Amino acid sequence: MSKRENDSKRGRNGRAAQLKLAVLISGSGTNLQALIDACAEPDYPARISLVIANKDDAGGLARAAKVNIATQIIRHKDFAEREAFDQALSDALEAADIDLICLAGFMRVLGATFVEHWKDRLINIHPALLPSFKGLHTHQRALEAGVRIAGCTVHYVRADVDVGPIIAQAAVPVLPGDNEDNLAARVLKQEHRLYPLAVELIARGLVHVENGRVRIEEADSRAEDAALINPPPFG
Ligand code: 4DW
Ligand code: GAR
Repeated sequence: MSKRENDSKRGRNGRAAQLKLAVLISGSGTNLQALIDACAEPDYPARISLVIANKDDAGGLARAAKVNIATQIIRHKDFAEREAFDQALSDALEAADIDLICLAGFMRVLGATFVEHWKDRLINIHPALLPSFKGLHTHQRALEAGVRIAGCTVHYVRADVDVGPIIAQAAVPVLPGDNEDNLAARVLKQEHRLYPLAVELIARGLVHVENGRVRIEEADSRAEDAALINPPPFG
């Protein structure tokens, strides 16, 4: 949605309409929690209308229920075909009139029909600086590769996994003695800042996909002098 379109959808209080989010989870939902916390801020331009899990034991379901967000469990195991699972998801999302779907540790691959239907209304967070370290065990592989900077990425979802226009990235240093667990924790902390930021940029209509890449109004020039250098320079 463009900035003007969102501005034109004003509520009775004269504020721009809030983007209606669905968050899809499979696990503990700490990124969901970060979005819940961001949405609790009065001026945040989005709210979560629906949380969907594909498994009964997804810990994030309790986080949503605690703040009275509607939850649904749509079990992939209940469907013989992937397409039928995708369709059930799509139906639930349509019924809730969702503007933007946020995958947050959602572990089922969504098919091309689903992805095309929700194109540029479907985003994911990945615990690496894409296009490096796609797939699983990202932190382990980053450590093995000896990178000095790790991080996370929010991107639009495409039919191929872990690809799609990159919206935002956060970088962290890899420190001596890091193992998979503490590197994962350092990255996760930044995921919790990055995901709400990316959603806010989209909700404010500042994110544009052009020729398969993202342009962000206003924000890009602010980054000009920023750098994370590891090892840090002397002095
Ligand atoms: C992702 C990629 C592959 C699997 C799980 C997650 C990353 C994020 C993602 C979720 N769904 C997606 C994406 C994506 O980037 N692009 C699309 N859909 N189109 C994965 O291989 N999952 C397997 C199941 C794992 C499990 O149930 O634990 C699977 O067979 O789907
Ligand atoms: C997060 O680290 C997220 O980046 C990752 O799963 C974790 C979910 O944690 N996603 C992927 O690996 C997608 N390929 P959470 O349930 O606590 O938000």
